[in-house]
Amino acid sequence: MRLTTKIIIGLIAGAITGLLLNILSPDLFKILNQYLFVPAGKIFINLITMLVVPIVLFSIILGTAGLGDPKKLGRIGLKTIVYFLFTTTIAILIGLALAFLFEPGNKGEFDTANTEFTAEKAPPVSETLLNIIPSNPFAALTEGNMLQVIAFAVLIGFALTALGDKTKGILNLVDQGNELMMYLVNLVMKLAPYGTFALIVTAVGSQGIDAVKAMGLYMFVVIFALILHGLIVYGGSIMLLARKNPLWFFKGFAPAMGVAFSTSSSNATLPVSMEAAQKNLKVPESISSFVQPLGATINMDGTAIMQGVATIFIAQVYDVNLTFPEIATVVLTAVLASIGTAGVPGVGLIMLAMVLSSVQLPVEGIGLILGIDRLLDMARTAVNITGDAACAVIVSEQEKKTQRRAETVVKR
Ligand code: DAS
Repeated sequence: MRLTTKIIIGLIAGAITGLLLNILSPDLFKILNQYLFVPAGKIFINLITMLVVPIVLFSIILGTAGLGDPKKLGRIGLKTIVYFLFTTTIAILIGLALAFLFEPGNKGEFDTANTEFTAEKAPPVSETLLNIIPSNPFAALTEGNMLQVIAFAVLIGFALTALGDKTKGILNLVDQGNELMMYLVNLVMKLAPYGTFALIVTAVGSQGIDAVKAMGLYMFVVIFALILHGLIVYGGSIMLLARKNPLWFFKGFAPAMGVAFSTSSSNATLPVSMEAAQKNLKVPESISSFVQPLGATINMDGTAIMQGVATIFIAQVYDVNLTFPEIATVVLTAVLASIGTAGVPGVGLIMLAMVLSSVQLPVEGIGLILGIDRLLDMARTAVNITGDAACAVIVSEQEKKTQRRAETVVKR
């Protein structure tokens, strides 16, 4: 049986088990969760997270060295950033539009008197962009500062290309290191069906059924917007810009979406999403290893959708009518906020606090959506990494076209 099928079975079985335990025997759920499901889920997440930094380091060094030509990296980088900014902007507009259409904050009783939420401060975008160049690359590696690891790896890749045969041994060593990491990814992925089962049991089992009922319309609007964005924006751009069948794309990337859904972490899923893009979607390592780690850090369309819906939901609950300039501020802040934060569970709420503050909406309103955010985080993380993979496929197909055009010119 294909790994994708096993992961999907793990997800469904986990949801059913979590729901049944939650309804039939909450006490049994608490015991099983504490001694079985949480430890199993944590082991699985740690196993894949352990591989993230070495895989990103080795694959970007190899990828950049493989590209050889700085102009080519510049072209890929520009296409990647433009695609990321464009799709994130579309994402938040979809979220805003559906929230205005369905009005989740105007339908239902919400207790604003007892809601509270103290937001962690997310770093300002300027600070994040300035800090991209690490003052200490070893600290960047040990702390897992993805943007700094990417910058360091790109510089090493260029240096290896410039030095050529003098450092061929190092390039071979990096190549072997990457082979080693990809082997370990495959090994860990054999546990994915069990890991995703345990993680989903915990997520669904811990969910208050009442909270899901009270926030049903809000959850529906977010999930509807995520699906719409995935089908129209990713499906459409794969068809139009990569000339590929969207079904081929979603099927090939399904294992990574399943892991993202269960872990709620783009970063932790990175080894799996890169492997799925390279093996199933035939994206060259040099492109996948640049686009996807960058995307896992700065491209979060699913999160932008949640922010769009949540902002209008909270404005409606607190009876605030946002003006057009305020809505434009929400769009800009959400796009910028997604650049400054890493792909880890719950980061979307930290960014949401930034967006709400930008238009003077009460940040404590996040307390209303906190209860069901873990479930929505799963869905939006799956969308976040799918956007990165769509970008990698599109850039890869366009680079192949550029290559063919160049070869035709040479032949003439
Ligand atoms: N969990 C985040 C991620 O890993 C997304 C979010 O918190 O919104 O992409």
